[in-house]
Parts: sequence; structure tokens; C-alpha cells
Amino acid sequence: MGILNVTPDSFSDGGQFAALDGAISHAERMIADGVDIIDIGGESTRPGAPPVSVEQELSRVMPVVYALRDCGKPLSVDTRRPLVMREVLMAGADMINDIEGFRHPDSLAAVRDSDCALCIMHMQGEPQSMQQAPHYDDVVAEVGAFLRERVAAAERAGIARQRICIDPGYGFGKTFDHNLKLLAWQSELQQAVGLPVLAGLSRKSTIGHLTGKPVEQRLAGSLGAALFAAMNGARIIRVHDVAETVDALKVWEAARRAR
Ligand code: 7PJ
Repeated sequence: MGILNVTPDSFSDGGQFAALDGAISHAERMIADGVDIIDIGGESTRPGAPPVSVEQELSRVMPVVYALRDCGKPLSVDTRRPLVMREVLMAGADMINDIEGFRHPDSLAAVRDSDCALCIMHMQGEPQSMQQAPHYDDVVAEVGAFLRERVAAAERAGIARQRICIDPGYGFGKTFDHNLKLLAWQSELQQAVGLPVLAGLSRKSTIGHLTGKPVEQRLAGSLGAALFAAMNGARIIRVHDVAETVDALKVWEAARRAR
């Protein structure tokens, strides 16, 4: 899964057309590099990022969905808002990636009547404050229980299990130790919930913590994390660097299959 941010801070001059142009060429690059799913996000959820209005989010995301709907790759939209979910699904999006795990009271209803895929992610707290004092008694058990509960809620709402993948939510209300423990136990988490895992560690602070590198030098560390995640239950790897990750996964997959 390739990350396509359409937040103004992702593009140097910030203009609407420049942002749309930049997003389309970035998507074309990712397709040429072998991406399987394009994840479009119009809300920055970095720790401490300010919230955006629903109008702003729609004005960022909708033109990109329309421009890419016939690109031949499934489109995922990273959103927490039921209104945005409904609009992008009507426009042809294939997957909704909700960092809140569809906890908004209208979000399951927003996706129920389509046949879209869902990514249910765990987050403790809210993006603006989630890194202030994350706390768990047993992070693996608590994230697992949350994901099981949200999957059950989706099923009660009439959503087939086959549509759902789960995500431990690396970096979302978690310390370095929490993130590392979740990665170490990701296989068990996957088995406890019984659904495919989506893992997003690309360039995150966990990689920075382990390598001592700033965000623009985290490619090699991110590839290490991607391989470890893939070997431990992840079936979708959410990344910035598509070409390099595809190569790394090809090598691992060929070795695995040759056995
Ligand atoms: C994730 C995400 C993630 C899913 C972001 C960043 C922060 N969606 N959206 N999983 N992270 N499902 O990319 O650094 O880990 S935004």
C-alpha cells in the first residue's frame, strides 16, 4: 500500500492545483513502481497536527479520487469521517482506512451498504494528544481486545469479516516500547483476531529511535520493519517508498516459496 498524502504541507507551494498535480504524478510513480493499493489521505494525523474541517478534507481528497478512479489500482481513503467515507465510496473508492477503527457512531453505517474493504486500526487517544502519556498494562492484549471488539461491532452492523483487515496502529498513542512489543508479538495478535494485518511503520519514530536517523534517512530501517512485519502476519504493508519495498518483499517471498 503506497501512501498518497494530499495535505498542503506535503507540497512545497501548497496551491490546490499544484497539490492535485503532485498527487497524480506521485500516484503514477507508485503504480510504475509496483504498488497494489493507493492510500489517499487528506487529514494529517501526525502527533500534534491540527484538525482539518470536513470541507477541507473533501476538497483535498475528492479530486484525487476522481482523477485516480480508473487508474487500475484499488483506492483506499484514510479518513475518520462518515461523510467523507460516503462521498469517496460513491466516487469509486475501494477501501476505507479508519485510524479510529470505525468508532464514530455513523461510520459503520457509512460503509455497510457498499462492498468496500475496511482497515480497522487501533489508536489510544486523539492525534493531537496521543503521544503525551500513552499507557497500557499489557499493550498486546489491550490492542487485541480492542480490535476484536471493533471487528465484532462491524459484523453486528452487517459487514462480512472477509471485508476487514486489522492494524495495531504503530505510533498512535504508543511509546517506543509499546510499538516494539506490538511488532514483536504481531503474529500472535494476528492469530488472536484471525484477520489479515495491515502494518504501517514506514519512516515512523520507532525507526528513528532504533537507527538514530532523521525522517528522510529512514528508508533502510523501514525496509527492515516491512520485512519483519510481513514475516509476522502482515499482508498489507503501508509505505512511502514503494519501489524499494516491492524489491525487498520480492526477495523474501521468493526465498519463502522456494522452500
Ligand atoms: C497509519 C495510517 C498506519 C493505517 C497513518 C504516518 C502517519 N493508517 N495512517 N496504519 N499511519 N491503517 O504515515 O506516519 O500505521 S498516518
